[in-house]
Amino acid sequence: MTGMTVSNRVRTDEVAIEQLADMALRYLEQIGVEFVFGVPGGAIEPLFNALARSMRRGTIQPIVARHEAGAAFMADGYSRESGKLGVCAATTGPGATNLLTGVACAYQNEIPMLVITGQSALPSFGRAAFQESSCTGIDTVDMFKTCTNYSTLVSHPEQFEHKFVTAVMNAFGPRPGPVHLSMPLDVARAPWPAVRPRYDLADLLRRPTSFDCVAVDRLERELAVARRPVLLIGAGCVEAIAAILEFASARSIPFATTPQAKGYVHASHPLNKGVFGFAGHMSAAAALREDAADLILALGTSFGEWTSAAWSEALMNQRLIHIDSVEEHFTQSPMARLHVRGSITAVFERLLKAGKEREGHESGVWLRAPVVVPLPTVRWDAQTGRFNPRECSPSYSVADAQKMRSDDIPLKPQRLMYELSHMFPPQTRFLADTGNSTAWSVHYLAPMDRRVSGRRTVVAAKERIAGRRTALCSRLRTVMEFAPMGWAIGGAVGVALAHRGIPVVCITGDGSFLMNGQEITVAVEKQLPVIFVILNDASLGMVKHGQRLTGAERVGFELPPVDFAAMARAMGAQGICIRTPQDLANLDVGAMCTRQGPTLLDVYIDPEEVPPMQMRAKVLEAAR
Ligand SMILES: Cc1ncc(C[n+]2csc(CCOP(=O)(O)OP(=O)(O)O)c2C)c(N)n1
Repeated sequence: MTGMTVSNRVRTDEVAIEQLADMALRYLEQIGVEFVFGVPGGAIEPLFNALARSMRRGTIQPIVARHEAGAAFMADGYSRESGKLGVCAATTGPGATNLLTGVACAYQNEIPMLVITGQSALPSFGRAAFQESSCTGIDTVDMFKTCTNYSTLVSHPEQFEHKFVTAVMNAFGPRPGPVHLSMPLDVARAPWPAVRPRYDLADLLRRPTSFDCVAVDRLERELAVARRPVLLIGAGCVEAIAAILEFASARSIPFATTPQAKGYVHASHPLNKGVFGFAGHMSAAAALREDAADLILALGTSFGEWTSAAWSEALMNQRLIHIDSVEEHFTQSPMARLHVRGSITAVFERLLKAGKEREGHESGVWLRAPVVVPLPTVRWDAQTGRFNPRECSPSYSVADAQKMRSDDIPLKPQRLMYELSHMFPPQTRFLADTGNSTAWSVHYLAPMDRRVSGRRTVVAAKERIAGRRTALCSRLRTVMEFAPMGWAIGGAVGVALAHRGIPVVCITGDGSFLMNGQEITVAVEKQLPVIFVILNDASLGMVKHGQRLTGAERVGFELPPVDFAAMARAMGAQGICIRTPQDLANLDVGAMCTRQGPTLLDVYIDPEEVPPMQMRAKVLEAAR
């Protein structure tokens, strides 16, 4: 590494001169990033200029969102689906403040993201420059500090490469999350030779898959004496899910998932007891009770309010062993009898290996009762364009199964979830937005996709060939913790860009669509087959039902009637109004999924149906 200055690099190198912003994109090219999501403006112009050049090179493209929060949600969805760095950019001042909600959401949900914001030129700091956001103005570096792993001003071109690399390494650090670089206009425009980056970022980001061997030895001993172990699979199991399912199947260990991890596992897996946490299933709660489980292995979970059923005593007790790659999560589980730090994949591969080795000469100890788990057959009927529901019903119990078949008008949200589960083809990605969409989806949506174990299915094999980890391709994505309305709308666009050609279904509320729906025009522009399903109840439904459940004042939840199908058509999308179960049955799903552009289904649901949000209501009541 040399301590070269810009001027002597320019003088000594006989290479073309670009700008510093180009170097940022050359680093992103190293790690395969395809898109920068953002909104342009004066102070971020050098980055957009560099994007014009990267587009000409055939690499990174700008995706212009309509609102910066939408850009951050898109970067979030892109990262979740691709496993890559999500990148978003905005101008100084209001561009940066608009980004903030999306960045905070990614921080709470531990999504690796690079945030680049513009900044007034250095000499104008402190002079009330237009939209100034330096340390003497609306300090954006400071603003992002509370919701990023790293936030810094690049105050000199020589700082850029090491600050950039430090930022990206922090985004993929022990606790993944967003990082922020503030780039003054003159710094981003600084001449910079078009040479290969000095650091090999891909190499620096390779992480060892290590674990705490002492703790894993103890874990094995605990498992050897446990009579009724159960697993709780959390969001952090995204890459480990295949190994976890193999282990669970080999030992016939039942499991529940947190709401975010629901989409990692097939609903029909015979050991799946459903969701534990917000809008979860009684069968999952029962599986964790003392009479059912003498050992709970909680995997990759932060024990937040919604993922732990409001810190339920059924989970957070001495029967708990917490296994996680994010050490920070251990601060939430002091009661656990053991903490196992390290790669969850590596821990489970070690358990599997040790079990198989012992199986030979000590049969009956580790694999006390080797059970071949009968895997359900899930058939997609090309003629009806639906899954065969008899063959693929979930293995857990839902609260109101009858309503899933109800022919009532207005449509029951439970029926809608049932239909959505069965009408879309394998590999469809679902995103549920903040509000009742989350509650209905977590409880009733059960995407049927032929996948049971990550290692056995054709779909999985194809995805591995395509270079994607199956596990990254969750069939249902939700947002917990920060949970901003409209996350799923931008998120769905990001998912669709990360995986072109697959249908993406965004389940959202009318309130969320009124807040963020303009991002549908990005799906129009990029010809993405995103299906936006609006739960139209003419209200901020979660607020309305929350007020009713807790006996609060009934105020501020009404929304005006809006024709969302017409609104979609006005923005260039296909818009369809759905009022009855028959309307759903009449849909040409194949055409929607292969269409070069989005479709909006404006679904008039029964606004009186109470969503499964009692857990949230209890917390609100307890806080009074
Ligand atoms: C940006 C933001 N503002 C406010 C809230 C609080 N909030 C949570 S759910 C909700 C209502 C959502 O209404 P809608 O999108 O219509 O969905 P519904 O619950 O009716 O299905 C509100 C206001 C929030 N989570 N995010």
